[in-house]
Amino acid sequence: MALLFKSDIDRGDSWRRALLEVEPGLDLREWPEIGEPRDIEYALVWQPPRGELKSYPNLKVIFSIGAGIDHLASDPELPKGVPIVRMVEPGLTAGMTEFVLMSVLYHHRFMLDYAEQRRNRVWREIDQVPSWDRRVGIMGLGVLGGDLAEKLATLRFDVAGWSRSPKDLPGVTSFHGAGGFIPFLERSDILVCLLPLTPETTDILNARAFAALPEGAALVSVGRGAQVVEADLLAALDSGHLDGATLDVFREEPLPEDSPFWDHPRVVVTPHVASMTIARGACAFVIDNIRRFEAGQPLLHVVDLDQGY
Ligand code: NDP
Ligand code: OXD
Repeated sequence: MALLFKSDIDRGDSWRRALLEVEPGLDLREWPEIGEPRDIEYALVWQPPRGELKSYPNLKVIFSIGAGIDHLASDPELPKGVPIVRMVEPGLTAGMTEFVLMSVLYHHRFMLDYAEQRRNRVWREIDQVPSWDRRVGIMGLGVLGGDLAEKLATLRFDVAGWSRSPKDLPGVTSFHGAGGFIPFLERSDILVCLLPLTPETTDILNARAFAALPEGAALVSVGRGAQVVEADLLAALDSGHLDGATLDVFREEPLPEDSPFWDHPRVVVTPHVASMTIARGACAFVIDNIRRFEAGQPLLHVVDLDQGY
């Protein structure tokens, strides 16, 4: 069997090494040098060109290099009936938890205010708020949101999550579905978006959602940029209703040079780096899944394309 690999050019070396370490005999084809298209049975890809995957007539499984599969689902020519597996690997989960913990703590401990005070050479203490009086709301309680919720609860934050189905996680209040959305927002002093991008979650963070948040709330946006209506977010920040935002994902990436977010004093911008798939864990996950598939066992973490994630 041949495996097609397509990611960023500069990440190729570590992936090649990691794949061959787990499966030394692997017939690895690195895009665009793929040889005979009919040899390709498995594809491990990030943002393949539109229509590319339909040119492999014997493709059996598509593995996403990222947790999100919107880069695949948005391809109108995606081959029908070929299962898609999303990425679940410990480094990706740990990285996301680290990044969001850092961001939640940054807002919780008034670091935006202290950065502003520093620029103006102001020495002023702001009263500390105990973590149990800070309500953190996590949109998306899946692999990433679930791990984050557990760690935030350990730090004694008042944690709630919002998902499609109800959850039972220790120390985490569960809200779900359309009916749970506004009550969930109303109790989120720091809102974290860790949802996958689907038609239902596109534009979900809009003026109505921001208005439902408590006065002075902060946003940590790490799902996908198209979940945020950027003009509504700017309006909520500029009116002071929102205190600040950490934005890792944007509607247009790279963030255009003229974006008002770059210079906004209440915004932290990072270039879609909240977490990254670590090659070694990812390759073990992919090869293990291929072995399962070839042994007739069910694949792990297959995407339900009707749900969109
Ligand atoms: P999962 O599929 O494990 O979890 C998704 C969660 O979102 C589930 O809890 C699901 O609910 C919930 N959800 C989906 N649709 C809705 C909806 N319409 N209403 C309410 N809840 C919904 O995904 P992961 O945790 O692995 O990843 C989440 C996303 O994080 C990725 O899709 C990607 O976009 C983003 N990401 C960003 C990175 C970055 O660097 N910025 C890095 C990695 C991922 P239920 O549990 O009921 O199914
Ligand atoms: C992902 C990402 O989906 O890096 O894994 O955005």
